[in-house]
Order: sequence, then C-alpha cells, then structure tokens
Amino acid sequence: NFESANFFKPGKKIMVLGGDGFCGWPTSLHLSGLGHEVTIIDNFSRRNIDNELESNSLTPVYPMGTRLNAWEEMSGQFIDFHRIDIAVEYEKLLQIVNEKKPDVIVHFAEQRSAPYSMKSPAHKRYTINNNLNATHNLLSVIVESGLDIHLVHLGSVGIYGYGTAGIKIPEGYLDVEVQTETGERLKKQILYPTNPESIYHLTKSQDQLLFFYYNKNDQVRITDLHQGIVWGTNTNETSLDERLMNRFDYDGDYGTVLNRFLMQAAVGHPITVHGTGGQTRAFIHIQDTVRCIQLAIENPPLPEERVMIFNQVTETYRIRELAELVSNLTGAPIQYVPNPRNEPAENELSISNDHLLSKGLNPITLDHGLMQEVTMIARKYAHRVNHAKIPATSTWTKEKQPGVYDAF
Ligand code: NAD
Ligand code: USQ
Repeated sequence: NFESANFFKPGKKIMVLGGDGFCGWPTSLHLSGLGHEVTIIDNFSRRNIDNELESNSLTPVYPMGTRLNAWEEMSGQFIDFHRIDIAVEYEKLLQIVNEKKPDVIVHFAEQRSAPYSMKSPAHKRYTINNNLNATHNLLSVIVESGLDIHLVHLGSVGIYGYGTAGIKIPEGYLDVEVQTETGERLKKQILYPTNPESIYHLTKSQDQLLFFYYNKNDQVRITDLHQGIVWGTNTNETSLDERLMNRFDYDGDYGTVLNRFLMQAAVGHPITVHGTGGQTRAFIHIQDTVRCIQLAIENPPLPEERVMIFNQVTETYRIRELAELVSNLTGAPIQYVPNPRNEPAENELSISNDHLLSKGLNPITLDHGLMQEVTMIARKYAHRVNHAKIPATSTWTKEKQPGVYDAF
C-alpha cells in the first residue's frame, strides 16, 4: 500500500514551506515519493515553541538531517532543505525561489494554534506578525520572481465561523442577491464573510484577502485549502522508519481535540471536554491531508482564474460524540471542564466538500482501527508525556466568563 513506488518518474519542482511540521513533513515525503523534486523551507519555530512551552511531541521528532538521510535510505529520493524565516528573511526566500524555479509552492509556514495565539498580547502579536508577513512575503516573492508559480495554501474551516444559521458552507464563495440603486436584482458570488474566533483564525481570514488581491492584481495562481482539524499521526511514508515518524502534539495549546482524546485515553487521563461538548467541527485524517495536497497540485487553477477554494474536510462530529466514541473504545472516563475559549456552546456545521471528492478523494472516515492505531502510538510513547502539560490553560478573555458568547 506504499503509494510512492514510482520513485524515478520525473515530476514537478515543489517547495514546501513549513515542511518540518505536522502536516508539512508527511506532505514533503508523499510528494517526494511520487517523484517530485522537493525542497523544504522551515525556520524550526515549532520546535522552538516546544522549548518555550516546555512541552514536546509525544512521538520523537528527529533532527532534520536525520529525517532527510533516513528518507534517502528508504526511498532513494533526495529532499533539499533550507532554514529560512519566511516572515523575516525576504531576500533569502527570493533568492531560493529564483534558484529553484519551483512550479508549485505549498505554504504551511504559519503559527497554527488558536490557544497559543490567545495566550498573551505578545503571542497575539507574534501570530499576526508571523502569519501575515509570511503569506505576504511569499506572494510578493512570487510576483518579484516573475515565475508562474502555483501557490497551494493551507487555510482553515474555522474562518467561516461556527454560527452558520442553517447554511451549508460553500467552498469559499457565497451566492448573494442584492438590489441595485435602480431596483434591479443583481446576483453575485462573494468571498464568504469570515467570522474568526481566535487571533490565529483571524490571520487565516486576512490571508484570504491577500490571496484575493494578488490574484486580481498580479494573476497569481492560488489554491486555498480550508482544512478541518487533522487527526492521526503517520502516513504510508512516515511509517517506513522511526526516524521518519511524524510529530504528535498533545499539550493544551497545540494538541488538537481527537488526538488529545486518544492520547488521554492511552495515558490514563480523563477525556477533557470543553463546556457541554456541543461544538461541531470538521475533521480529516493526516493521510487524506497529503492526498488532498497532491490533488490540489494536480488540478491547478487556469491562468487568470480566480482563487480556487476547496474545503479540505471529510466528516463533521460534535465534540461530546467524539469523547463518547473514544470512551467506548478505551473505557476512559469523560470529564466536562469549563470552556477556556469564547465559542458557541453548541453549533451545527454542514459543509460542502464536493471539489476534492470530484477530483478523486476517497475519504478515510473515523475508523476504529485507525483510532486504535493512534492509541497504540500514544501507549508506546506514554513515558514521554508530561502530564502537567495536558490541561488547556489559555483563556480567550482576561476574565473568562463562561457562556459570555451567548450575549453577542
Ligand atoms: P505545525 O506548527 O506543525 O507546522 C508549521 C511549520 O511551519 C513548523 O514546522 C514551523 O516551524 C514552520 N513555520 C512557522 N512559521 C514559519 C516562518 N515564519 N518561516 C518558516 N517556517 C515557519 O502546523 P501544522 O499542523 O503542520 O499546520 C500546517 C498548516 O496547516 C498551518 O498553516 C495550519 O494553519 C494549517 N492547518 C492545520 C490543521 C491541523 O489540525 N494541524 C488544520 C487545518 C489547517
Ligand atoms: N476541545 C475540547 N477539549 C480539548 C481540546 C479541544 O473540548 O481537550 C474543543 C475546543 O474547545 C474546540 C474544539 O475542541 O471547540 C476543537 O479544538 P482544536 O484545538 O482541536 O481545534 P482548533 O483550535 O479549531 O484548531 C485546529 C488546528 C488549526 C486548524 C483548525 C481547523 O490547531 O491549525 O486551523 O483546527 S478548524 O477547527 O476547522 O478551523
């Protein structure tokens, strides 16, 4: 079942920004395995944030050199790596783009945790500066290089907001009908108005406007993938050797909900449901993430086409349903804790994902076998868990008042 058997097929030149991260590393291996010429750019900020938070990935994350050597040993494929802070080192980014002349740039290089972005004014400012400058520098570099580069960006379902009033969320564009000054009815498609619930999600909302502008003004070809919460750890490629293992975030800031629940069950911690657990969210397995990025690369927008937006999700679940699923699977107890976030206590979420399905995605749905696999990984590395880092401690407002959201 190793999709990457076709090692020597000539491919595209692809740069993966943020290629050391949870989604970027398995994507880099997957694309390299398909025969593409891959260059990773990363500034290791995610590894440094682990140091700042005194937390760690549950699984061991090997140094980049060890990872790349292991990949070459296993696949015969070479991946190039450059350490660049794309939010700051504009000239270095421009130089490497001019040298490599990539056909495609996949952009994962942003601070991606909502709780981390809400920890303090300094964390808010860092997230805004890093994410907006990263995206803007990249767009500016693409234009300055004069190359026709297809930019594939990882956005977030969260920018749509979670109070969608019974609307099935479309893929980026909303059909509206307005009355003109002369009384005619005008039909238009507009970017779905964003309603972010964290500073992190706010940066993803701003990214959307940056893409809109650079596409309109400079005809940059862009696919923006609005991705749901990723779960799972390994892909076909990262499973080949322990040195290729993907990271597994479990702490209160970076651990995402389903992986946290599976980890909690494995290490004997109650499953922490925020509030009533009535929040409905969209999910995707990491193996589907890498496949969707492949599909986005294989189906670029035409020159001068508007920004292509796909919802990169495979299913939706209510958080308490997930907790019950994991509890039934493992016997772990559920603990309802006060919600540190400012989010609707209960929400429905219906979301269209037709584009990726039409391009050939065959979704992996929540499957007991796969969930057990994640629990096995968590059990194997349970000795690495720092229990003090499990609770979610980042609150959304200075004096968090439970239920305050409902007042708005
Ligand atoms: P991650 O933090 O594991 O990876 C991001 C990588 O980007 C890290 O290796 C980090 O060092 C690097 N990076 C950050 N800022 C950089 C900069 N200025 N210059 C160079 N490198 C930089 O995050 P992830 O989970 O892999 O997420 C990747 C992308 O996918 C993010 O943009 C995120 O918003 C999006 N996304 C993630 C999820 C999820 O559940 N993990 C869901 C939806 C969308
Ligand atoms: N939650 C719990 N218990 C926990 C942890 C979380 O009940 O122990 C709840 C949260 O309150 C929230 C939901 O689970 O209602 C999801 O939280 P999360 O941390 O799994 O996901 P989120 O903060 O939305 O962010 C993650 C990624 C982000 C990505 C986003 C996709 O970190 O990069 O953009 O998922 S989406 O949610 O679709 O916007």
